[in-house]
Amino acid sequence: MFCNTSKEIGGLGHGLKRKEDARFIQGKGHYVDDIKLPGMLYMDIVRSPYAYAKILNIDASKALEIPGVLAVITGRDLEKYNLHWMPTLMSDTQMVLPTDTVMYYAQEVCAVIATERYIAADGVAAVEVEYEPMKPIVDAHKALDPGMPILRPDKGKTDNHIWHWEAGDREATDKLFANAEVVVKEQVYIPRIHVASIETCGCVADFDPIEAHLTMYMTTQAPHAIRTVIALVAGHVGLSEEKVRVIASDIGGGFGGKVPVYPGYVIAIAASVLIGKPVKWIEDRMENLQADSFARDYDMTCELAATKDGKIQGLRIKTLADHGYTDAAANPSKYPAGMFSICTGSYDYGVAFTEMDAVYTNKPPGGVAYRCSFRVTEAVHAIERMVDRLALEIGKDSAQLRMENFIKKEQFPYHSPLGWEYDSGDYGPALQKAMDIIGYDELRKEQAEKRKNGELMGIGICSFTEVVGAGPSKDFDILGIKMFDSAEIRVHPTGKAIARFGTKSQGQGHETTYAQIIAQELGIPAEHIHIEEGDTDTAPYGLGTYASRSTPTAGAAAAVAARKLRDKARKIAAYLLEVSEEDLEWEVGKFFVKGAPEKSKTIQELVFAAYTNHPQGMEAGFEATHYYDPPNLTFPFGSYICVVDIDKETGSIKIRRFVAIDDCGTIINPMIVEGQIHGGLTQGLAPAMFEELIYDEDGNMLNGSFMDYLVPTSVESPKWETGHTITPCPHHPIGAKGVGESPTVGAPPAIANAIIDALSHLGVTHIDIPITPLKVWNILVEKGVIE
Ligand code: MCN
Ligand code: CUM
Repeated sequence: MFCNTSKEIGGLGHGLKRKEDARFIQGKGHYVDDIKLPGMLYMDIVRSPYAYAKILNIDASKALEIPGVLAVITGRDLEKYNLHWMPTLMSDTQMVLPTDTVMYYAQEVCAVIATERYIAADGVAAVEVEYEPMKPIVDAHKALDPGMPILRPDKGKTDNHIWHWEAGDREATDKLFANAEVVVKEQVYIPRIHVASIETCGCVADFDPIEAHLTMYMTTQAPHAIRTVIALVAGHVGLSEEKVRVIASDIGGGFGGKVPVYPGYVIAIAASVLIGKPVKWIEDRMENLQADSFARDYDMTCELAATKDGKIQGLRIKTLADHGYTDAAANPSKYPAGMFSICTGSYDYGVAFTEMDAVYTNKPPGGVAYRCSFRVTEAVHAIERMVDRLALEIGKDSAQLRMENFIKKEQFPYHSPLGWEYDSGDYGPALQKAMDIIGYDELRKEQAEKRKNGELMGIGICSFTEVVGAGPSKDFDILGIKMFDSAEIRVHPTGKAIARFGTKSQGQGHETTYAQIIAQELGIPAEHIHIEEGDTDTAPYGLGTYASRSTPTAGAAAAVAARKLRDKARKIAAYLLEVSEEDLEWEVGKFFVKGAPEKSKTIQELVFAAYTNHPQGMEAGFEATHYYDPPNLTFPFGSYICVVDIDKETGSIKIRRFVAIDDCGTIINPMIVEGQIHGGLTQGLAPAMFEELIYDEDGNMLNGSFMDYLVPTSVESPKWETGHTITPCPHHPIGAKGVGESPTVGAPPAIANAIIDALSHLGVTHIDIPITPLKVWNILVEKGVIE
């Protein structure tokens, strides 16, 4: 059958059902824990009960007496091979296993290798470690105080300062603030949170001593980058990059938490190399929550300057960033604070300055994960809170204030005061659409009425601008590796294809959407385009899937590679139809002669000819690869409106409605985009009202299990009402922008603004997230609403 409409072949804009779901919904996914190799051993990890302590002694003798326990690996053992330290993706260094000091609660202390998972756990319980606890640094604000221990003398540090970073014009900003008619200021703290994906992290390290070959099955969002890191860290023990194969099969959620290199991976590799057998390590839930990469932990002092009638003029933000004991964020080298400088937001003003200091504390490392677009979550929270704060100060409606200050459509490409070139945008219609759907004016009237009766109702808006798609390689690299991404398409003689990518889906649906892009460009039905990711032996080199970069980079690579093939098909068509290339016209799936549409060749015929009857002098076959280096990032945006009702007796908060209008340019698959937005909104609700990692003054994590760390379920989630506008990206081959993280970026300030709006007439100007019923109840008591 010849299909020739975009819809028939599953091209762009169609809600094709996800190809990968056939196996997922039947329980047939291939996750790392499903891997069982002959002779495979199991690893479990002894973790520190202290946040900061000297290790006096590790006694493994009782553990080694347990039948089935084969080895206990310590930092001293790894030191012999110089494997006890590894680089972080931020060019800091991190212990694989400590030789003398532990730096955070739940840090890896040593590893037990056994024939069974449960025997390994028994071994862990039997290892006796003697510690000398020391007073940890838990509060980032005290990290630089005199008399504090120096946490990283190994780095030649004489204090706990990691880096200072700034962007913008300090002098012009200070001058503007000194003379501004209105200045509003708030301290905005965004606490530590954790992604808590359904699948924890893990691996099977399979070293073949005969071939000196390592196959590393693992949960990673960036297989190639990991392969290179493994070769760099362990090259000296014989792991040469051509003999390292990283395979990331199905992943049960990544959300950024599967970008970093965790010590467990390296220990498993070391164990497999030393013992010569495959070693499996799978974290349990508590290890995942307590020791894996955290997100956020920014304390931001935010100021906005404006005229009395609400023309925003300038922004100033000073941030203290708590990075734990090592900076293991995964930001591009040039951007230690990620894309935080998008904090000027969706508004047109000339002056801004932001500076940040990062410090070491005795907490787990990390600093990027949780659907964050490299710190855009923090940036958007800051600006969107401050715009509401300004509206309150000058007594102007917060929607109107936004409308008046938006960067206008005709101002794009727009140069932001902190150095970005926003590629495109049309902010007013997105906000207007959200206002129309939710009935904004009516809601404001209802709110005024309710206030008269002492009822608490609030309306919160967030009109965010995202920045995703790292990146133009001139500015973006991770550990020196440039942030391009890649696609390789091979079309077989019968016109069916396999395409491979340097990215790695963790649930985003790449097997479907990449096929749709290629289908649209080549006219081959998406169902006949098999998509493969995650195997470094077969996929072209790429930097992986995070920061909503897959569509902007690898999605673009797919389109460009497919266009190379279409060019080849045109040449073959000209040869077969005996006309010149200029005489041919393309319509989805075939070339035909201009003015004589009956003279045509389908893509299937042309591909077959590439193997059976190609013009002399032309290379046989039908394959193309493209490494795409984007000319700019993409700037998706959206406007979200949230309505809350607060019970004035208990402080309990009910989200009555939440309308989300997103603009990610050309939409590849509307159903997948909607799914991304639903999931992302729930992950925005989470930090807004529930999630926070809490430490006591000794650095113990107080909520390191799902009993206490509150992840919202469908019960807590409101009915998300979604919609979109479409402003195509001017520089992407199909006009698409990333979308995966937008909802998590946009939802928290909308929810926080709504709750604060409900309480603003009581004199409340800000509440830090997560805004819990207890926080609200305390405010209601303080304000005398509850007696
Ligand atoms: N898409 C589309 N049209 C667009 C943009 C995107 O149809 N204009 C589709 C894409 O083709 C892809 C999905 O939406 O299938 C997400 O695309 P994109 O925005 O490019 O993001 P990535 O594929 O790079 O995914 C990363 C992003 C990040 S950084 C986090 S964190 C996150 C997120 O995706 N983690 C997720 N969504 C997740 N969804 C699931 N199920 N699991 C995760 O771990
Ligand atoms: Cu910042 S979480 Mo996503 O980039 O994998």
